[in-house]
Amino acid sequence: MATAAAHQTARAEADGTADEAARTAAYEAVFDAAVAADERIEPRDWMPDAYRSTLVRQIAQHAHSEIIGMQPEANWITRAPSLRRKAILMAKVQDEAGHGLYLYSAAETLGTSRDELLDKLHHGRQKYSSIFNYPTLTWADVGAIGWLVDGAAITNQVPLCRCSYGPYARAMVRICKEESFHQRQGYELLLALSRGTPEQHEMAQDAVNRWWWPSLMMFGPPDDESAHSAQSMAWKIKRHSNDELRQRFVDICVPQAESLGLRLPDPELRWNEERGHHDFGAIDWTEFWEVLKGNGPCNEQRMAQRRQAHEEGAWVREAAAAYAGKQATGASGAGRASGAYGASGADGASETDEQADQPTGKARA
Ligand code: FAQ
Repeated sequence: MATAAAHQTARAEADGTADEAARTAAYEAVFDAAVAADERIEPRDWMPDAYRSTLVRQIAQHAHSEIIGMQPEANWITRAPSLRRKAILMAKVQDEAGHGLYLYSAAETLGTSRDELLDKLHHGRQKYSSIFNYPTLTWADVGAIGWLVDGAAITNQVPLCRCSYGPYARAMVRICKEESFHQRQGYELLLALSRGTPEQHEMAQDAVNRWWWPSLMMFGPPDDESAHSAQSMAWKIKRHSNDELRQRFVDICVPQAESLGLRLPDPELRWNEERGHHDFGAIDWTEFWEVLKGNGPCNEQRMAQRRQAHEEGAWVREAAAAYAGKQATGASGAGRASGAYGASGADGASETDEQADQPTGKARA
């Protein structure tokens, strides 16, 4: 691969340089050139410390969001209205656990460990997405999460398939394919409710009313308050700014809401011919920052449940470690590669993939 070859050449040249500063400068020049040429940075490549720590921060927050995000919907598994809905919801919640695993594995390629990251989450030293601090009050919330939360997640994450860091980009390819299914199941669920009895329609509308604004907050603070965006975009970790993606999401949702027969709860939402986009009302950023500080409706509950799940799962980790130990000491060493990350991950996401994975607005059977 071009990146690896370039790094090897640079390393060989730089290794011959006695001066440490000159060596770092040589590595840095290769890194910058690789990013500029849209090549992937791989785990063994040299990278600036700040690039590494930015990735760990973002990927960890993303991984934590996936596993905390299991909670609001899991609340409804026992109360799903039919066997079909229950099976779909169980599959979706399990997918989120899988996304967490891909992402923790991607973070581990940067020299951290899952234990360390979980410890930071459990002690409030790393964040997870604001959206999962809101309650799921009715069955329609499961539909609203699928349509809006997974829809926002896809809009944000499809560009991450082209992130400059290889393992994160490859994890995102898989995750986005699954998120597309999640978004469609949510849309289909809401459509069934919207076309159901007046009470069901009202339940769907109420869920959309409550999830719309928090979904817009998922994209992060406005660009002028986004501490990390400029550097992350220069490094091609992020490909679009928070506001650009939020606008893209609003434009996608408006026609989808129309075909669902539901209103988006924003009286200021209207098409702006000049901009070629929808204008929308002001977001309550005070609420966003309060949720980030731990003062959202469900922050305490989510963290308590997460810590409890971790403690209660200790025996599973111990059993898995004991099994892995036995496999490692066995003659074949068969268990060695079982946790290898990314070996079969699809690669090479392109703009075409981005377009193909956009929410469609059409109900699928
Ligand atoms: N919630 O400078 P920026 C999902 C923090 S997965 C909490 O703009 P950045 C799947 C940010 O960390 C959803 N904190 O930051 C699913 C930073 O704090 P720090 C998660 C937020 O990183 C569906 C500070 O504010 N997706 O939904 C939020 O450049 C259904 C300043 O912000 C990802 O994580 C927020 N909404 O941009 C699962 C995607 N926004 O670290 C179950 C990957 C910002 O300095 C059911 N992440 N902050 O202490 C990203 O794309 C970026 O990290 C952003 C934030 C866009 C989230």
